[in-house]
Amino acid sequence: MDDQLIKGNKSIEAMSRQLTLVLVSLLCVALAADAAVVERIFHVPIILLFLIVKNLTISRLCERRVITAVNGSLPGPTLKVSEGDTVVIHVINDSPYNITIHWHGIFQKRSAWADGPNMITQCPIVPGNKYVYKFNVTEQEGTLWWHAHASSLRATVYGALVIRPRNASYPFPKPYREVPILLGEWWNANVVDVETQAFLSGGSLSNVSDAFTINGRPGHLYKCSKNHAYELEVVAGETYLLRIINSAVNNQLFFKIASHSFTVVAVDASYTKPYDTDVVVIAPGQTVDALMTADAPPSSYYMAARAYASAGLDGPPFDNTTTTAIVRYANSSNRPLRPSMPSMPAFDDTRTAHRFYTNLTGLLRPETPAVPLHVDERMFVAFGLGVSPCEPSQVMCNRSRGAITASMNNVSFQFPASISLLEAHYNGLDDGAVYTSDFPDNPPVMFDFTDAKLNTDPTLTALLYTEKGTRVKKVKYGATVEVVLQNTAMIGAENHPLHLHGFNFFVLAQGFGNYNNATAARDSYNLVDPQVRNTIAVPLRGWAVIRFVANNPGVWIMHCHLEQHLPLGLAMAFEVEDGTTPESVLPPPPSDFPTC
Ligand SMILES: *[C@@H]1O[C@H](CO)[C@@H](O)[C@H](O)[C@H]1NC(C)=O
Ligand SMILES: *[C@@H]1O[C@H](CO)[C@@H](O)[C@H](O)[C@H]1NC(C)=O
Ligand SMILES: *[C@@H]1O[C@H](CO)[C@@H](O)[C@H](O)[C@H]1NC(C)=O
Ligand SMILES: *[C@@H]1O[C@H](CO)[C@@H](O)[C@H](O)[C@H]1NC(C)=O
Ligand SMILES: *[C@@H]1O[C@H](CO)[C@@H](O)[C@H](O)[C@H]1NC(C)=O
Ligand SMILES: *[C@@H]1O[C@H](CO)[C@@H](O)[C@H](O)[C@H]1NC(C)=O
Ligand SMILES: *[C@@H]1O[C@H](CO)[C@@H](O)[C@H](O)[C@H]1NC(C)=O
Ligand SMILES: *[C@@H]1O[C@H](CO)[C@@H](O)[C@H](O)[C@H]1NC(C)=O
Ligand SMILES: *[C@@H]1O[C@H](CO)[C@@H](O)[C@H](O)[C@H]1NC(C)=O
Ligand SMILES: *[C@@H]1O[C@H](CO)[C@@H](O)[C@H](O)[C@H]1NC(C)=O
Ligand SMILES: *[C@@H]1O[C@H](CO)[C@@H](O)[C@H](O)[C@H]1NC(C)=O
Ligand SMILES: [Cu+2]
Repeated sequence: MDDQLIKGNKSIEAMSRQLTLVLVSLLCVALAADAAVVERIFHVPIILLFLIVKNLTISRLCERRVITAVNGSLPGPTLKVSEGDTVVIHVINDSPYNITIHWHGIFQKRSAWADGPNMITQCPIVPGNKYVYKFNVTEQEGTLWWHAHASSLRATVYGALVIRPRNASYPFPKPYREVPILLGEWWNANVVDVETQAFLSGGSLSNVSDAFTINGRPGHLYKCSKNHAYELEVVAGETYLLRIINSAVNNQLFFKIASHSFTVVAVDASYTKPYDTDVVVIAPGQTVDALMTADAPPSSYYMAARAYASAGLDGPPFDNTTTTAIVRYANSSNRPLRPSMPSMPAFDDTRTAHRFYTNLTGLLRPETPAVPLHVDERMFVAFGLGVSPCEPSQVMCNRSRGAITASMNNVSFQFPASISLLEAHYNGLDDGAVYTSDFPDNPPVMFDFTDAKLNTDPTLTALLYTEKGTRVKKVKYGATVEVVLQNTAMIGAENHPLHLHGFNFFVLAQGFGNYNNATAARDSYNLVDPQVRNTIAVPLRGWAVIRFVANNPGVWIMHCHLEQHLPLGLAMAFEVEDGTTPESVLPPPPSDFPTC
């Protein structure tokens, strides 16, 4: 029956794509497809997927727990699409929590309604409801991922999103196999309870995780996990493309494989010049595509990940455990009881982290966009932690100290409560009732941002106080925006991974100390082959300069991807106005758009 309908449609090719889309998704719903269905109509591939968010009872570290997960697995299913595809994903919320899903790194060109951050581009999908995320995957390929973007649920609601080149050709030798490596973080406690406790205590009680995981499994170094490690079987001499994703919640990670090295060929779904290294450093939100050749003596080896704790051993507590998985050579008669273990960098090895983060450069290809040289909007954004008076509802908060907050240019971002920013923007509600378009281009005062005395010198501690607000930066469609991201040492200095939704950006320069416009910093900009990312780990007591073209109408949040810093207010948003052509206008919300 569907065959006939599809053939029938072919005779009226003028029919709008929108209608076709609706028709196809209706058809597939009617057919109750139980697997990914690829429909090819008018030569435009449409990928139809169903994701069901629900309770999953699971055993980890000697405990049985009920978690929120997708399709009964941790991590959730890997979504595979090709560049150019139209993707239609039905997210069904059968969990007890409000949920949204973010397709991390997808441009969402003219589909801001499908981006996913809670109260930024949509109200949540309430329990028992569903929402259909529809977007085109255009002009990007590589490794991305999807995750919940409401409360801390992304701890267990996440999976890989792999975009293959449309013509299946990579700018490196074709690997023998491609393997998603999702690095995760596990709490024995309910993650929503942990977040609530952190809020009520004003940030003084923030429990660390109990384990890290590789593809959902903690590995041999944890209790009750002797048989609970991910295993990758390799064929000697073959090359594997590891699609490494840091889906951990609050920690940057070092990743190594004993006796093996990597060639990094992409980060954040942007190709890099091949970069050889024996250690991968990866912040939450980032991805690294690394080629690994099975060229060691056939045996078994551990791959391992543990924290890069940039704040150091004297900083806030962090999960100092190590997750492992096994690389086992096929048919090897050498099966050691204990595979050999890579030697990991020290937790506070900022030198190694910085070397990895700064040495990457973008791969220049004919289709690679060049760095725009003319800048329309220049911003200097100082960001980090701070303090605010405790809210009345923060019943466990230390009222003499105040609550720990976070801010960008001294604005501690407040999520709207009753309408999403995008909907407010679409309806022209920028009069202050929901938000104001006056996010400052500069900090209200300039000071020594990286001075440790900020936290102790009574003449400086007044600077720690932040203002709360929902303020966005309005930019014209097509404007080139340059942002100097200045990390502060307020409360504690640490490397914060900042993630921009809706765009990739060029990373022009990074350094330690205070960014100084007048001197070396600007001369050090890489305007030729900078790395291109969606998440930048800004050095502790340091800075980074990013540049992007605001070629996508909508409201796009930029926030710290250490999950515990988001509710503290380490966020801001860009409001990109409509352009003047039909392709530069934000379409209306879809008919099933969740409202509050
Ligand atoms: C998720 O589970 C549903 C129900 O079992 C199934 O129909 C769907 O194909 C699954 N999705 C993916 C991406 O595997
Ligand atoms: C899911 O788990 C929560 C608590 O863990 C429980 O309250 C709820 O009843 C469960 N829901 C279903 C549908 O099993
Ligand atoms: C997605 O791609 C299709 C086919 O090229 C196009 O008709 C449609 O307008 C695109 N959607 C958006 C939101 O750009
Ligand atoms: C397709 O593959 C060829 C090499 O076979 C490459 O030159 C070309 O850029 C690719 N096209 C796209 C759109 O990636
Ligand atoms: C956090 O840790 C403390 C100390 O171990 C424990 O008492 C508390 O219940 C934990 N909080 C949550 C939400 O699990
Ligand atoms: C492993 O051994 C089996 C049986 O001898 C053989 O069929 C297979 O090809 C071997 N695999 C590799 C990777 O050598
Ligand atoms: C992790 O921290 C605990 C307590 O804070 C300490 O006893 C232990 O030695 C640390 N482990 C490592 C590997 O540093
Ligand atoms: C990487 O960066 C460091 C400085 O952090 C530099 O000394 C080194 O030469 C660079 N190149 C490589 C290949 O590591
Ligand atoms: C509350 O904060 C004050 C000032 O920072 C500090 O002296 C005091 O020890 C804190 N009290 C508790 C119970 O942590
Ligand atoms: C931020 O604003 C607060 C409240 O107006 C003020 O006390 C504080 O000094 C400001 N801090 C900075 C760094 O501008
Ligand atoms: C869930 O979302 C609904 C609709 O926006 C809202 O009214 C409700 O307060 C939310 N619940 C929680 C626990 O956040
Ligand atoms: Cu994100």
